[in-house]
Amino acid sequence: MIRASKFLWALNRPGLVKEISPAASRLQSTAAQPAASEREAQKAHKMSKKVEMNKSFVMNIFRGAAMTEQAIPYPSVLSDEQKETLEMLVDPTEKFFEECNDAAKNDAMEKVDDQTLEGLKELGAFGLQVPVEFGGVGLSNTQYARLVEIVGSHDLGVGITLGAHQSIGFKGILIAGNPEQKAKYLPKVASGEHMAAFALTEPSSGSDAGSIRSRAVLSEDGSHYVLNGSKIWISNGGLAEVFTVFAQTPITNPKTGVTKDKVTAFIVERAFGGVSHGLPEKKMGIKASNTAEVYFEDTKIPVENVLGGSGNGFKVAMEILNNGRFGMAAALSGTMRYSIKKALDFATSRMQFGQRIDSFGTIQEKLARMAMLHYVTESMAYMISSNMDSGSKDYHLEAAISKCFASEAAWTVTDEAIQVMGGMGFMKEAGLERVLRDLRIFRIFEGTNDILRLFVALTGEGTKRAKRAIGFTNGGTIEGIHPNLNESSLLLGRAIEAFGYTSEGLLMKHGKNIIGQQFLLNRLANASMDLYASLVVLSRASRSLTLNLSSADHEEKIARVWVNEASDRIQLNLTAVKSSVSEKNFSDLETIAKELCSNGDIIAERPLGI
Ligand code: MYA
Repeated sequence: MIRASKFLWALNRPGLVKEISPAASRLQSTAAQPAASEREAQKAHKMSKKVEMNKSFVMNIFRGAAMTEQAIPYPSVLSDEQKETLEMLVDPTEKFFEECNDAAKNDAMEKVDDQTLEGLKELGAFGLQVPVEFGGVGLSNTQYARLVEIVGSHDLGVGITLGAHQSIGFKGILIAGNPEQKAKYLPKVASGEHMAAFALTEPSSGSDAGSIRSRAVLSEDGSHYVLNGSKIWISNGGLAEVFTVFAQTPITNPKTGVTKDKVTAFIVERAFGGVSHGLPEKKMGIKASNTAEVYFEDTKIPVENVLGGSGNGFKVAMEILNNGRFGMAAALSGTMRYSIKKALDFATSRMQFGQRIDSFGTIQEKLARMAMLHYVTESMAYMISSNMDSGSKDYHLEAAISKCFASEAAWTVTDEAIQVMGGMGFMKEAGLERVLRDLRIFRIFEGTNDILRLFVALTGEGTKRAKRAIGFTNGGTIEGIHPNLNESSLLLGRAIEAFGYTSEGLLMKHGKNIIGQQFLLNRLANASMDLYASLVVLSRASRSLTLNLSSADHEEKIARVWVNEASDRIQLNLTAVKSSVSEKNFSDLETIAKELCSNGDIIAERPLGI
């Protein structure tokens, strides 16, 4: 479970000290303190430093502030040269997937066709973000997002093969590797000569990533570690030559002399010996990608292959995952575009009851909602990639939200595309059933959406409160939104304030016990997702209106409907965490679940007793 460590901050929070820790409060009042005004000034200074330090919109809404610096104006970071490079890559990538790859065949074979793999290597697709000096294409996150979108629109099985390789497999070497590690490993993974994999999950450690049991012990002469353990569900596990492996290692605190196990990340070559793997797993979707168990038996890892410092492995793992999540939103934007196009082609040609079915309100609502979900996802993907390209470190919550949002939106959109197509949508030849199967895992891997929602809510609840409003105009709208969207901007402003008050109220009520209030935290997370989604669409539509893009009016409508509806959902979620009716419902739901679990079966008698 998510541990309480990050909640220690609460003991220092002004206003909460008394409720949570009377002892701490007493201590504060008796210790030598600066004069009250001086204390206030120090506090304000500290707070303003904190504000400067964290630019995440999502982090700041937990204190009722609209920190929009990373979001408004909608960031556009590519130089002309980067745009030109991208232009040269987009067409050949599209062409390659249209002409050389067969997603249905890969799915049926349960492997990516060898020719596809070779073609992708030639295109440089295995090293998109590896710097040019190490043989890669040297793309920025935004350029990468655009290409990944193409992959996602054609073949998610291939996407996972490429993504598990570069988005997480060797990403650790890119972001935490030292110059020697980069020089040694990047050229071969960039060319595709060596496939890479990320080995974190174990039989008894899934969401609780810190509880892994694989263990690496330093040899007596200090030259190498000896690794033992097994990993499960490793994408590319049966193909990889290079693994980023996480294992417990005994670490002695130099101050106290106490030795404790802490996670360390290692670069492990299959060639080190003692590395083996199981058969490819039989899966519901992304069948073309290889998923396998990987075993390490007395694998000798040279000490120079520790990645990011011994004992820092948990942080390295989190950084890799944080850094890769926007890619999922980008890929799934592409998938949604594919599904929507299928639905549009069908809806505009299918006649029923003497009319084209796109003339019916039921179909119109579906199509419009699909486009809205796509718009939000795409807006998130490119906002986050741009923030990362600008050097931001404050994007983790946004990236987690984009992963949850994209994986749920892509599922809904593809499911609805099948519905629009009716019986035809259910047929393999329509090309959507494979996509729906492929999509199911996206809500589970790279951090389940359930865990990521808790991560967002708990991290947000850990921010310090501010007394002053940030990011609002005097009229209460969000600064920088196009005047055509004033009403939506006002709605968002009000929702942010309400969210801030509610999250503060929750903390006052539950103190550090908020950690166990998952019914409430999920609703807070859902509201925060709607707030971020509203911000990104308002920002993007404002940019389009300001630039007078040909699609600006269309986007304005999407943004308006989105914010109107999101604001209602936010209100519902915020009411649910405060109302006594919901409190009783949550308590009943908890009891129902407990009764079911202790019975191990449905409890209600069959209605007719037969
Ligand atoms: S790979 C497997 C994926 N597995 C997971 O994602 C595991 C999920 N679990 C977790 O993330 C953690 O265990 C959680 C924390 C979040 C539950 N960023 O006490 P704690 C810090 C930065 O809360 P725990 C796969 O699926 C925290 O502040 N820091 O920890 C392959 C604290 O720091 P400090 C973080 O209770 C899929 C410390 O860590 C973060 O143990 C293939 C401890 O915190 C964070 N996020 O649990 C995909 N979290 O000590 C292919 C915590 O300083 C890719 N901390 O206070 C395809 C992609 C794209 C497709 C492309 C092509 C089409």
